[in-house]
This record gives sequence, C-alpha cells and structure tokens, in this order.
Amino acid sequence: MRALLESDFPADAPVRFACVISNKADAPGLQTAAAHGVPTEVIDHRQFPDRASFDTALAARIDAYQPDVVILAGFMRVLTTDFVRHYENRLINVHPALLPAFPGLDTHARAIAAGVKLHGCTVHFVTPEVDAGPIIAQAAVPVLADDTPELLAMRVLRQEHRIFPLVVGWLAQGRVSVRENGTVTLLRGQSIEGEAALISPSVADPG
Ligand code: NHR
Repeated sequence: MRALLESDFPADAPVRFACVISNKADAPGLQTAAAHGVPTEVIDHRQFPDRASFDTALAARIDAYQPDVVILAGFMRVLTTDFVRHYENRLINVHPALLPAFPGLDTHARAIAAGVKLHGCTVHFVTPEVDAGPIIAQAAVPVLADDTPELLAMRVLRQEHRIFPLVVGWLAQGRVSVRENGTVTLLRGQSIEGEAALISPSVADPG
C-alpha cells in the first residue's frame, strides 16, 4: 500500500488513487491511505450471507469511484467469476511466487521445502481461476542456503514493492496488451541486447 501510494509514476501518465477499500476495519493499509489523503471504506464480508452478495456490494462501491484499474493489495478473499469478469483486464494482483509455480497460500515455506534456487513475485491480471491470470511482470530473487520463510518473504516483498507500482505505471501509460492467447506484452518496451540472467546459487565465487 505504502509502496503504491508513495511511488513516482510516469510524468506522461499520472496516477491518482481514488479509494482504498478493505473487508477488515483494522487493516493497516486504511491508515496509510488516510494519511495520504485517499478516501477509505470498509465493507465487512461477515455482514453478507454469501460471497456473491459481498462481491456485489464491493463492486458497487468500487464503481462509485469509476476507477480505470482495480488493485488487490493483500486482499485475501477469493472473488466470484461475476466480479472478476466485470473488471476484465483492469483487475491486478501481486502474488508472492514465480507463477505458475506455487499458487495459493504459504508460498515461501513451500518454495524452501521444494528446494528451488530462485523464487520471487508475479503481477498478474485476476481471472476467475485463482492465481492463474495473464502474467504482466515478475521479479526473481535467490533462495539462500539458510533461508527461513520469514527472511525469504522479506526479500520477495522488496521486489513486490518495485514491480507492482511499475505495472500500475505501465497500465496508466496504456502499454499493457493482452494477446489473443492470454499472454501479455509490454508495448514500447526496451529490447535487451544479449542475455540477462540471475543464477542461484551465485557463481561469483567458485570456492
Ligand atoms: N480471486 C480470484 N477469482 N482470482 C484470483 O487470482 C484472486 C482472487 C482473490 C484474491 C489474491 C491471492 C494471493 O495473492 C487473490 C487472487 C487469498 C486466497 C484464498 O484462498 C487465494 C488467493 C489469493 C488470496 N483465500 C481464502 C478464501 O476462502 C481465505 C484465506 C484467509 O482468509 O486467510 O477466500 O495470494
């Protein structure tokens, strides 16, 4: 939340945060938003009989602000197909794993248990199937020999704080295009000469 609110966005595509909505009255992001002068609302899911009625109420409040983009930032309730379709290609999430590896919860402990040497985060469009939408951007970090889920989570979170605002800026610039086959391409992106790679374990010191 803070990373988004305090980001510098492209000068040619200024970003304004219309509102922050949480289903939890004590979510710290609400205080952060208020401190930045962004309106906040709370919609308590426990006041609704089912997911569909909660999602309908949520969409009504979102639509009151007529946003171009809807951002999930630590939002932990699976959204219904109707809700997701209503914001098709305008609803994004950052997931703490290199999708399609490790969808779902508890990703850092699962990555360590699997012995992967690279882990990271993914910004994706939200589709009805959880954690399966078109991938917009990813950042990779090494998994270190003595890692704990907490240490790895902090390393990944720093990258989430970089790529989530980056993607919001790209969306504001109209540079994110979803192809027919469901993959995403960044319009007017820098083409990289040669090859860039993150190798883990590090090969800098062969000792
Ligand atoms: N909804 C849809 N339809 N599709 C996605 O890709 C979604 C989504 C809602 C949230 C965020 C995601 C994450 O980044 C997200 C993506 C929570 C759950 C979950 O199982 C799944 C994915 C994500 C977040 N939630 C439980 C539920 O029953 C509750 C878990 C809890 O409260 O701790 O909704 O990780």
